[in-house]
Amino acid sequence: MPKELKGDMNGQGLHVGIVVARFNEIITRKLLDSAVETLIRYGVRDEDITVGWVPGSFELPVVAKALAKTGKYQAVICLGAVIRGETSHYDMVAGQAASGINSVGLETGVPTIFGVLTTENMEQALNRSGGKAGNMGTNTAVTAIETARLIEAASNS
Ligand code: INI
Repeated sequence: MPKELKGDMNGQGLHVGIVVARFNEIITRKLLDSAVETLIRYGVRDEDITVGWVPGSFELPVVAKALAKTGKYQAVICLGAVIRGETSHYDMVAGQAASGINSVGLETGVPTIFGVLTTENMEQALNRSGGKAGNMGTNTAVTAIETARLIEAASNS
């Protein structure tokens, strides 16, 4: 019977960094509130969550990396909203944020969660930040805990 590794949904004792973009703050604040609320619901202590605001999604990776490199956090969550209707350089901002966030996780070994909404318009962004399509902040918190626990399990396997 193969041994199966699982990341259990226990946030107790975890330290989580969150980096959030101020651009489109009407959206990103909702993502942040939902991520924090979900972390706490799963047992992460309020004082073990550190939040850093950056100007825009493009800046998420560099600050995520600074947090990850401290060794103090078992997961870092990146939150942003890139809305195509409002920017001509949508593809560059969204693409660089995604690839930068991916690199931070691979380079530091700290799970770095991609919570950047990429939408065609503000309505879609509102729908996915607490409207009829849920709140992506919640998903990022669940993903952060599960992945941090899975990495812990892999390290002890
Ligand atoms: N940043 C975002 O997070 N979302 C956007 O939709 C956006 N637009 O529209 O341009 C955006 N731009 C700013 C960018 O992230 C950087 O802060 C800026 O380019 C300075 O590096």
